[in-house]
Parts: sequence; C-alpha cells; structure tokens
Amino acid sequence: MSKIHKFRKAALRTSAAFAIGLAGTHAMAQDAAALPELSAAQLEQADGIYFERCAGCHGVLRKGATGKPLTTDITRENGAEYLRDFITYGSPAGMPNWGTSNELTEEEIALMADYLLLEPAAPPEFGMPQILDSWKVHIAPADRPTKKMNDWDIDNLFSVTLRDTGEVALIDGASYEIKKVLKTGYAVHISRISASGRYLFVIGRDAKVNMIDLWMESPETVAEVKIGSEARSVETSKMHGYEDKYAIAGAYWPPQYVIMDGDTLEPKKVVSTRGMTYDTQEYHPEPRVAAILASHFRPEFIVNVKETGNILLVDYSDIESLKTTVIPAERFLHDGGLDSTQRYFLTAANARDKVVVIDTKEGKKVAVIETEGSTPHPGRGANLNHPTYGPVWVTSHLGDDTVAVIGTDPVGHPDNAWKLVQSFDSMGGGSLFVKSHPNSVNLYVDAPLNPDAEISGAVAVFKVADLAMEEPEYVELPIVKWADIAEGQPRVVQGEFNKAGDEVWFSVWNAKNLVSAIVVVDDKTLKLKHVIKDPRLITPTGKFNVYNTRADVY
Ligand code: DHE
Repeated sequence: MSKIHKFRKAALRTSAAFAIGLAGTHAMAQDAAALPELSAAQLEQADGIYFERCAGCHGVLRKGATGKPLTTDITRENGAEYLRDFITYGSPAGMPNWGTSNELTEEEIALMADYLLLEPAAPPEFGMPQILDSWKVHIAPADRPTKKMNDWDIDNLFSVTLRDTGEVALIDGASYEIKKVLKTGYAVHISRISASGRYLFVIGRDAKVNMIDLWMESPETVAEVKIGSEARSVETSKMHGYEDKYAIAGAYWPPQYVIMDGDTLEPKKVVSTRGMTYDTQEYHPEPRVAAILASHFRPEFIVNVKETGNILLVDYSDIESLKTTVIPAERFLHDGGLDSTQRYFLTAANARDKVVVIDTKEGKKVAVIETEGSTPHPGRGANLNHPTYGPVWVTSHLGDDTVAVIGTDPVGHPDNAWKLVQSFDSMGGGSLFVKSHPNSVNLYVDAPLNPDAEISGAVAVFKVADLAMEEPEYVELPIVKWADIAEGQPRVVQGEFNKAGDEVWFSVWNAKNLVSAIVVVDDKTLKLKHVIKDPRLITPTGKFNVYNTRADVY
C-alpha cells in the first residue's frame, strides 16, 4: 500500500497570509485521515519560510524548476520523515542543508515537512492597480542634481546585497569603506545600473524595485514600486538612443513583467507570461520570469520565461503597441549572460542540462548545446580567451562538479563556435557562479551549496593557460579561513571583479545572527588582499561592481 493511502481525512486548511504580502487561500487536501493539521499561526509561519527559502527553486505552486516538484502526489508518497531528512541534510545536487547549516531549527523543519503534505496556497494577482498603489516617487527628476554631487568613484562602487536585512551596502572599491547602507525590498536579488551609470536599480525577492540616484551628495532611493509579490530580475534599456529611458522587472508571482519609466519607475505596461510550453504546447499557470538582459544591438529586452521555455525579445521602441519575438528555447530557463562581443546571449536551460544561444543582433536562436553536466548555473557566465579554442564562455553546474566551456567565436574559430569544446572538474557540486575578467588570467568557480563545509567555504581557481590540458588543475583558496570565521557554515558565493580587473571579491555568507564578511583576493598573486568585516555586513550575497555591471564585463 502506498503512503498516500495513509492520508485519509481532508485537512481543513484555513486561509493564511504569506508573511511578506502573499495573502492567499489554501486549497483543501482531498484525502484527510492522517494529514497534519496546522493552526493559522503555523500556516502563516510555514508560508513565510516557504516564500523566503523554498519558492524560488520549487515554485509558488510547487511545480518545480531549479528544485524538484513538491506537489502533494509526490510529497505524500515520500512522507514527512523523508522530507524532514532531505530538508535537514540537503543533497549534493544543490538542495541546501537547511538543518545541519543551522539555518532552520528542528521545529521549523518538522513544520515544513508537514506543510508540504498540504495543498499549496494560491496567492492573489498583482495587476496595474496594485502596482500603481505601490509606486512612490520620493524625489522628482526636476528636484534631483544636474551633476554628480559627491566625490565617490561611482564606477568602482560595489552594490552588495545584505540578504536577510532587506538592504544593500554601497562599498567603495578602492578603500573598502562602506559608504552607505540603504533600506530596500526583502532579500535583494540583483543590482543593475542604468546605461549612463547614474541610477542603481535593485529588486527584492518581494518584487520591490528601488531606484537609487548615485549622483546625490548622499545617494538615496528616489523612486520605488512593487511589480508583483515575488521577483528576481531587473534591467534597464541600453540601446544607443534609449539610455536611461526604460526599466523592466520580471516577477515570479504573478508570472509577468513590467516596463517602467527609467526616470521615475512609473509603471507603463504589465505583460503576463502565462501560456503554452514551447515544446508540448500545454498551458502552464506559473511560467516565471527569470533573467532579463538588455540588448546592445536592438531596442530590446531579452526575457527568459522559465517554465514555458520561451525567450522573449521585447521591443521597447513602441511600448504602447509592444512587439515581441517569441523564441522557443528549452526548459527551465534560468540565468545567463552575453559573450565578449556582447552580441550573443547564452543562457542555462537547467532542467534539460543545456545552454541556449541567441543572436541579439539578428533576433534569432543560434544553438542549443548539451553541457554534459547536471543543472548548469552560470550567473552571467565567464568569458575567457581559451589557449586552444579562442573566445569561449563558461558555466559551472549546480548538480555536479563539472565546468562546461562553449566556443563563442563564429568568425575566428568557426569550427568551435556554439559547441561544447571542453568539460572539466572543479571542487564539487553545488556551484552557483563562475567569474573572470578581460584583464584576468584566472577563472574562479564557487560551490556555495555543497554540503561539505570545506568545499562550500572555498573557491577553485583555474589558470586560463592551464585549460589547454584536458583535465586542468586548480588551486583552492580557503576563503572562510581567510575571513577567520569559526561559527556556522558560511558559504563562499559569487566572485565579482573591481573595475580594473585586478582583484576579485567573494561573499562569506553566514547565518544572519553570525559574522559574515567579504574577502578580497589579489588576482595576480591569488593571495588575500583584504577582509571587509563590519557589524552592518549581515548575510552579504550578490555583489555588483557598477562599471562591470553597466558595461556587461564578465
Ligand atoms: Fe539567484 C541571479 C533566481 C537563489 C544569488 N538568480 C539570479 C537570476 C535569477 C535567479 C532568475 C538572474 C537574474 C537576471 O540576470 O536578471 N536565485 C534564483 C532562484 O530562483 C533561486 C534558485 C532560488 C530562490 O529562492 O531565489 C536563487 N540566488 C539564489 C541564492 O540563494 C543566492 C545564492 C543568494 C541570494 O541572495 O538569494 C542567489 N542570484 C544570486 C546572484 C545573482 C543571481 C548573486 C546574480 C549573479 C550575477 O553575477 O549576475
């Protein structure tokens, strides 16, 4: 008899509010006998934890994407004990070890295991009326400075996510001084910069966009808006003639993107991404918006629609009569970046272990490439000049220790272009980001989600010249040891170069009640250069150097 038969009685689910604005009603479970009954307070707590920790990978409706589906047919089959163990210990395929890393308590894990046996909530929609309600212009464009009023070296400033405090820290790239900490939405996911370099846009996991004016004597949020209830991406128009004109943000819930005025964040257009999957042409209720990049060749935003597997080229030259090219790509589209010429967009389709290549000049799909690894996760990837294959783009993998190298030069190296030219091993699974810089001779590969603290606390460095070997060797930099943090299991995440490309910063991301840090490595010597520690530096994760982000240098 399968475990599902143990659950006879429908659990009466009271409606509960997601802790961060996702008020919703829970559907009733069909079969009720042994289903756990959670109080309204427990449901509210579990909704909050699910939103903060789980929804990103598993989906609001729990249909799965980066993480496995957690629909009740599956969770009830597995049972609460199995779920408890899985949440506690994680897996080398990328599920974080929430228990052994002390990020969730035993009680919280038991609650989440029970919660997953119940039907998911259906959060409310968030259309133009709600978006407009949330829109605030704190300082109108006419009241802003007409020139830069501070002495900050804006191009070498880093915008650093302080995940659990709902803030970003603005840190000077030369002195390592925290110039300012600004309140933002919850758990800012990424920062992007307007084409002029003046405005910094950040998006919270709660879908709040803050627009920060870096020209002010003391930079502040000048406008804000909420574009949904859960989101990950924001970008600005970069095409010549449209600099600073529009911003766009993509939501996980509701599945939609919003185009906004680049000066004020006034929402102009909301477009739903619900629709048919690219391959089987079946309706998907939750096709979330993943990475968004701006084309340098056409007035277009490149929008990854995760679950339907379509890449949209959204032409912003006439946003009233919006023209969109829908390119069938692969599932589930996640993150990606441009090649070194900025013409080609390479993006991970992580459920199918593939990378899709789009020619942003011609507006066409060029290739879909098997990475021969499990769950490619490039961030924006790393562009290298490979000793054998010429210009290449690189991704690591969440699900195993491989690094995939793809040729990107159809003119100089036509035989290698859009092919997997090499695959080699790094430290271990659970990698999220690779990083290099045109002035660097190194490739950095992290593994923050590896359950082994030695691996999640280090970073692997490959000399680009050594990639001529079939199995290149790497050195492991003991970043957590250098940060001198003994408590917790801090994870080393996302290398980011300074503007000159001679040093690379890593976040040492610990639990929010423990010490975190940023470690700066000298790219030439691979020696520790500096450790930024400060009581304000709570849960640092993503770091975005203004120049490199604005100019798409990576
Ligand atoms: Fe991210 C990029 C989604 C978990 C840090 N992350 C992205 C992008 C997406 C995304 C769609 C690309 C945005 C773009 O380019 O427009 N991330 C998700 C998830 O759905 C996921 C898997 C689960 C979740 O609940 O959010 C997830 N991401 C994380 C983390 O746990 C990280 C490590 C820490 C954090 O702050 O939440 C994290 N994601 C980042 C960073 C980038 C990113 C630092 C940008 C990398 C870059 O160099 O561009």
